[in-house]
Amino acid sequence: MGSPGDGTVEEPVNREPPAEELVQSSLTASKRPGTPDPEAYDRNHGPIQYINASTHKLAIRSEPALGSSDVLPTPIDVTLSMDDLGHKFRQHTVICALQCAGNRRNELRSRVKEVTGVDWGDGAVMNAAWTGPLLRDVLVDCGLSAKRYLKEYDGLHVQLECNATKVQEDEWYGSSVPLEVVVDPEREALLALHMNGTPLPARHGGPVRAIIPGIIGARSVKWLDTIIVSSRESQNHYQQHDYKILPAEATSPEKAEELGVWDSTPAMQDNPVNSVVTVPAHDGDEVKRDRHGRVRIAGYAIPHGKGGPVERVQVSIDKGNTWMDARILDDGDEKTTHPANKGKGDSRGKFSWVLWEVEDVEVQPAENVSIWSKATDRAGNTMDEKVPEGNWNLRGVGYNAVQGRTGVRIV
Ligand SMILES: Nc1nc2c(c(=O)[nH]1)N[C@H]1C(S)=C(S)[C@@H](COP(=O)(O)O)O[C@H]1N2
Ligand SMILES: [Mo]
Repeated sequence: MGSPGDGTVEEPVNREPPAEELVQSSLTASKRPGTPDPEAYDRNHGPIQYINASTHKLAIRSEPALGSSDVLPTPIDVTLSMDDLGHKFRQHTVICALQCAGNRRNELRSRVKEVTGVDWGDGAVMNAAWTGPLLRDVLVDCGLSAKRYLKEYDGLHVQLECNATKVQEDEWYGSSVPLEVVVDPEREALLALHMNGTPLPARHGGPVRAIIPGIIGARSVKWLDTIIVSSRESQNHYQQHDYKILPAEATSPEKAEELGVWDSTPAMQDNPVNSVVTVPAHDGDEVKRDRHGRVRIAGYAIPHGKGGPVERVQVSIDKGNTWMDARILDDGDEKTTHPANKGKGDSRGKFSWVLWEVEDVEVQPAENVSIWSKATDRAGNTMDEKVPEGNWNLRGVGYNAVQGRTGVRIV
């Protein structure tokens, strides 16, 4: 059962590994092998839950007001056990990066201007293989019509809830995603029962959590107990009053209220394309050249929403005058593709991160070097080098500046 290390409503557990350790393997383990220490980050708005898988139930319903329609001929009202989820449906594995929208917040607040929120460095992200039934298959089994065009699902939302405990700002934790995202075969949204081939640990939402690939971590609800198909978004605090990229004129929490921007700003969904420098790990680090005068620079990159995989990463050490192509370390497709999904179409994991490195750059000793990195995904989404420090927003979410490290000393 719970222990002090599992946090409370007032003080939940939020921690991240050092980014330079995180990038040592393509798949992030929940715990660092051979130690009791966590490897993957934890983000909680309330205490970690320990839920008995043999008695846990997932309730799935549609909002009564929806009535009957082409998309939903009869209302949904179904209760499933973990055994049902694990055995009644085809099991699917997706490798995807799960990232907190606040990842890199420390870079933003220390370089641009103060923001509110947990002071994340660059490690609030993990890359894992998640296995369980596709949410689309479960909803269709419950009575949702399988339509040809995603637009037929327009205006509907899937609310995802954990009612096990109160959280900091609300009575329960909840989020929602558009129904279109859930039914989109290119999205692979699933109800994860396993992480990297073992039962989903309690810390990461076991016995079941939502995994919505390409979308900010906040929507991937842990300890999932309720799913509601609805004509509106979740009314939970974390959908309505957090995780939004507020306009720049919202300069303080009070100003945000006064301007009414919480209501007028859409809830974040897709992650922006991003690339993070993890070697060197800190601003001001000293980087030693090898005997050939070369240095190694490395990091990770994630795609925008479903625009992945990341196909190109470029690095600049002269503030964008010249760019070098980084080598993407997945050897084509192997390491980001789960063996279970081999030969099933798209090969390099669409939602996976990629690890990258530049190791053969010959450089002269220099002071105060900035290291920039820029990722481009298959859909062509790329990062804005014209605003190297990135764009400020009050909550410090969705930060994807090309400027990776500053003040680096090359010796
Ligand atoms: N029930 C519940 N689900 C949740 C949260 C939470 O506090 N409670 N936090 C969300 C946020 S903001 C993130 S980034 C991810 C973090 O997942 P992790 O703790 O497995 O890293 O879970 C999401 N799902
Ligand atoms: Mo998050």
